[in-house]
Amino acid sequence: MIHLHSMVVVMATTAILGVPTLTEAATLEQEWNELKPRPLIVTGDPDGSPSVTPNDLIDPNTPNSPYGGVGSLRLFSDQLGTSLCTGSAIHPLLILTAAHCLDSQDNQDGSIDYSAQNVTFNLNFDGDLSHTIPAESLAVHPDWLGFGQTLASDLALVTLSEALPETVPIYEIIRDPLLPIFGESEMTLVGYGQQGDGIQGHQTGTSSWTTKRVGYNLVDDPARLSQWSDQYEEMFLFDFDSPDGELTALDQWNQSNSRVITASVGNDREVGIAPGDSGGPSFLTIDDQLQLLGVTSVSIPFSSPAGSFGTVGGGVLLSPKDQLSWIETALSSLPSINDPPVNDPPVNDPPVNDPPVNDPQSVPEPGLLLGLSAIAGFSYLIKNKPQ
Ligand SMILES: [Ca+2]
Ligand SMILES: [Ca+2]
Ligand SMILES: [Ca+2]
Repeated sequence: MIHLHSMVVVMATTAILGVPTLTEAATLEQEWNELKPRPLIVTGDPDGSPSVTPNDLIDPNTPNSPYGGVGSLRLFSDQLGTSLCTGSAIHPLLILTAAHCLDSQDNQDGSIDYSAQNVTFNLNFDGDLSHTIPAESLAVHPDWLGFGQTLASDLALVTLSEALPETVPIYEIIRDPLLPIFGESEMTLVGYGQQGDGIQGHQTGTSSWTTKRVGYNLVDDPARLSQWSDQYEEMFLFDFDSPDGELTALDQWNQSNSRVITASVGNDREVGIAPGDSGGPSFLTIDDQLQLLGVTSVSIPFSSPAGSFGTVGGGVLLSPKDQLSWIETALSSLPSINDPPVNDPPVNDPPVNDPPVNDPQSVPEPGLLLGLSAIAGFSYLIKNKPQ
């Protein structure tokens, strides 16, 4: 806690990750002539109804929070100083985040730019910075070639040097290829990025190791992403709708292409994303559990100021074959969270009310009540709005 103030100060100047070069931006359509990543969660109109301020969406960081498995990632390099992203636990030893969080140098060439000992996962599970766990190893998706080239492969895994506490939520991954349903599936977004609102956009220097915000949005059709990715169907997309019902640029494009359009889920619920939210989770609630739909990784500012109403955010779905198989392989190399601890004494006399010992439910299953996940935000800045 002593170091918190100085950490925040450092982060304030370095929270934006993975700024792509103009060369990379030039591979996009001409009007997208500037490209910058921006991780964050932005709330609605502070003067709207119901009223909302960014503080209303802060998770209290209590041990019973369903978002307790979402932590802040601290990344340090001599070249860039300290940076922040968001990550989610999918195993007591494995954190899911965005590849661009680890590939923010060398013109984002696809290679990891941090050593594992300079990456720390911060948990705010029972109060602020309850645990800070160094990474043991880092990996980006094998198809990741750098931001702007392989948006649908913007996934990274951070293996921790020690396991998370048993009661920290571990998030289940959604494997159903029929999800999400455009215009119907409501995502829960979580991140440590900059705060802001729909009128003023996001505010530099307001991301935090400890302040995580939670909000909601409806999943839009990702077809608009086809401009930047051949694998757009492996991604999710959403717009930051104002409460007045005005169609965003994405809604207008979807309407003119006979695709579903979306309204705000409420001024006090609808959020966008901002710098620092990169790598964080996009959850769907299934059977009363938060389950991981994807990783937030990209923000496209169809509006100005950056992060205001009309901004579009998106990320990588986990259910497509290439993404899921990579994550499953990593999970299979770790001890199963369903396995009893190796050193446990044999169960000789189970209490009368216990289920039979061959019932898997009798084995301690830390975190199974909640899913695993991570969210992140990344944004393109444009000087001219698309048509
Ligand atoms: Ca690199
Ligand atoms: Ca929306
Ligand atoms: Ca909309």
